[in-house]
Amino acid sequence: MSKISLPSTPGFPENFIWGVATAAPQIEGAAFADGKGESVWDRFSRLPGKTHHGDTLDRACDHYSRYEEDFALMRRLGIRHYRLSIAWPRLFPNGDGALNPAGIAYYHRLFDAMIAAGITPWVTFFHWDLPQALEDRGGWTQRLTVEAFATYANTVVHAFGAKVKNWITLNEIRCFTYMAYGVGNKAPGRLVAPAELNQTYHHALLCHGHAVRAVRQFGGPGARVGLTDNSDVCLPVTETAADVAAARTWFARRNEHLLGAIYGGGYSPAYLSRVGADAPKVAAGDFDLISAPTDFLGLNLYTGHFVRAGRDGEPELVPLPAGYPKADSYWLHLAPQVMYWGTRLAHEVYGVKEIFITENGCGYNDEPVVDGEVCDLHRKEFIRSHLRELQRAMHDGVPVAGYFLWSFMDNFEWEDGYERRFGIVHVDFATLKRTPKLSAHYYAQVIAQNRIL
Ligand code: PNW
Repeated sequence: MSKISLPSTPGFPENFIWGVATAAPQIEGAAFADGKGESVWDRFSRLPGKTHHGDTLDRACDHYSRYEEDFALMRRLGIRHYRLSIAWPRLFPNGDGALNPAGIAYYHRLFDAMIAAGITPWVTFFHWDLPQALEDRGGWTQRLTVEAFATYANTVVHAFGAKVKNWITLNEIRCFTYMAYGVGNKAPGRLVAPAELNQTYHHALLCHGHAVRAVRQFGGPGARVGLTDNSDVCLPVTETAADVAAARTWFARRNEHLLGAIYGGGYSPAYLSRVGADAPKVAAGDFDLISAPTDFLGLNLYTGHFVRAGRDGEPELVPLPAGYPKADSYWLHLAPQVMYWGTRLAHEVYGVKEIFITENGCGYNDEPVVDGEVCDLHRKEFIRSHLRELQRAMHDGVPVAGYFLWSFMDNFEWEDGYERRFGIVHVDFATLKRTPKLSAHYYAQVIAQNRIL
């Protein structure tokens, strides 16, 4: 029989980082175990009508006690890099004040097991689980949250700096500020006036700065740090000079209060004139912290808005027609070119020199296990099409150094509860059994061969 020759596709750079991502509140469970304090999501999920079916974080994937099994599975799939988060209320049940030694001990056990399994940790300080005790004192609208976070960040780096070298400050500022205090579909779901909302962004930027400072002060040799942002990405409808320019203008405007402030060393005159009297209050020295240099930028890329140059030359959004393809998350319409334009615009607009995709993935409902298999061809195709666009960006000179797939396993998808599945590993939430999906086997092959298949 003649040898079958397999199709070839271009590879990724030798040292490209392939990983998977999760977050503590979405997988750990053990929401009140071993002295952990209540988080805003523990509270919010108990309010009527806030999460699908009233789902809570109480048990989630019970990763809290099953982490060894989960690391063994990662290892079997060839996954060598894992982005996770630390639960602030596990370390400081009241946000500030007394440290909970059981929380520190838990993460030491976790990192030891991970490292023993040959998996490198990439650790996010904060992935939305603000201690409820801080929310009771005003949460992100108050500067005391920044002071509490500074102590938390110092404690984390002191405790784990010998085991962790890759640090991510905050996950998606928009989701715990704008969506939490401006839209209300994320915890704590408390609507505030525009000036207070702008102040939540400023406090988040300060926390980012404190995490960078903590890593520089206490992180030891080889420590690296960056923010993870879910930048609002604009996709030029056609790749003509006019539409590309429109997308760039729109991108800079939509991100001026976050990435623009960090990379620009302050709020731009355009931003300040737009917000007027609602501008955030800035104390002396704030931007020394906020704009301290970082080592990389993490981007969570899922979808984007289509933009074109309007008749007056100003950028305009192009609405999606009915029936435009999307995943089961209502917001996740399929636009793989977000990988190209998201990375390229961040590189061009802010001069970012190293980019990691810290999340990319898709959520679908009802993925039945049949004969021990989950045939999630839609997810496999999502990954493949997005990696192709990522590779196109790299080909055009955008400095992308790694990709973390969201998510390792099905988990608590915030207001969508357990209905929406983002994992490449299926979790049966009745038995907690893990079953790698077709997409996990596909991704394992991509990692092993370092190329798109
Ligand atoms: C991210 N949007 O959230 C989060 O970092 C994860 O915790 C989450 O599970 C994952 O993406 C999937 O949702 C997002 O509305 C939430 O565009 C909302 C949006 C994007 C990302």
